[in-house]
Amino acid sequence: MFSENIYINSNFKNKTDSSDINPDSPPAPPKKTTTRESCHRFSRVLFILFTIYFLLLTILFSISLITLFKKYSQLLEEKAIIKELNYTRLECTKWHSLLKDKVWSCCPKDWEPFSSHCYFISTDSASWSKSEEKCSSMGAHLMVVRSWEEQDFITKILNRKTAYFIGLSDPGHRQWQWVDQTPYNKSATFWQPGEPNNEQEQCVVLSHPYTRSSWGWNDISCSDKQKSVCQMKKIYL
Ligand code: MMA
Ligand code: CA
Repeated sequence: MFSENIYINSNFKNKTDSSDINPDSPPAPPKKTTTRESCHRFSRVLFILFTIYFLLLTILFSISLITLFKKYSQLLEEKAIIKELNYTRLECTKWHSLLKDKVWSCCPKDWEPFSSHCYFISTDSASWSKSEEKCSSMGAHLMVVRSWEEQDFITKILNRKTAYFIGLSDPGHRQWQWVDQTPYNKSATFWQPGEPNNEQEQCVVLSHPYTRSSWGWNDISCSDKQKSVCQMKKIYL
């Protein structure tokens, strides 16, 4: 009886053992350890995803903050520029610049825009220096002609019967000087034929005499009273 009992026990034990080794029998389901591991892995992935999400949010927030700060500084700068101006009205056009912050190019009302400048044709006549003073009081100077295109643009809106002082004068010995220190470039001069013709005439007008076929420069006396053209850089906002 005793021995039989032992046999059954050992048999039972054998059975259990064989099931552990036998490859044909279905493997015991990998329970608790695997579940815990996958749970751990899942929480790690979740943590990484959350970190990435948080980082992206931080980057996005920083970019928005920088953009907002830039826009605000630009607004303050524009306000300061406008406060400095003496003009009550500006006329602006949007210009296509992807790189620059400032997208509006403006000229005061009654000024004509061309390229990067604004032009004002005086309504009254004055000596060369008084004319320059008047331009200066408006934050401008007498027109400096840098190209034929620029002169062509202005002459199209000038009156042929009138002569206009420009920012070119001679302090003596035919040393032509532009009012804004632009170097006098002999290859970009538009003197009327035969001009300049008189060392006593030290200031320059842009005119279209009946006797001449086109607009050009003439040296005249600086104390002559003439109309004039003022020029200033465009205002960018
Ligand atoms: C003439 C001619 C010019 C001169 C002016 C002065 C009308 O043009 O001689 O060269 O500057 O007179 O008024
Ligand atoms: Ca002359």
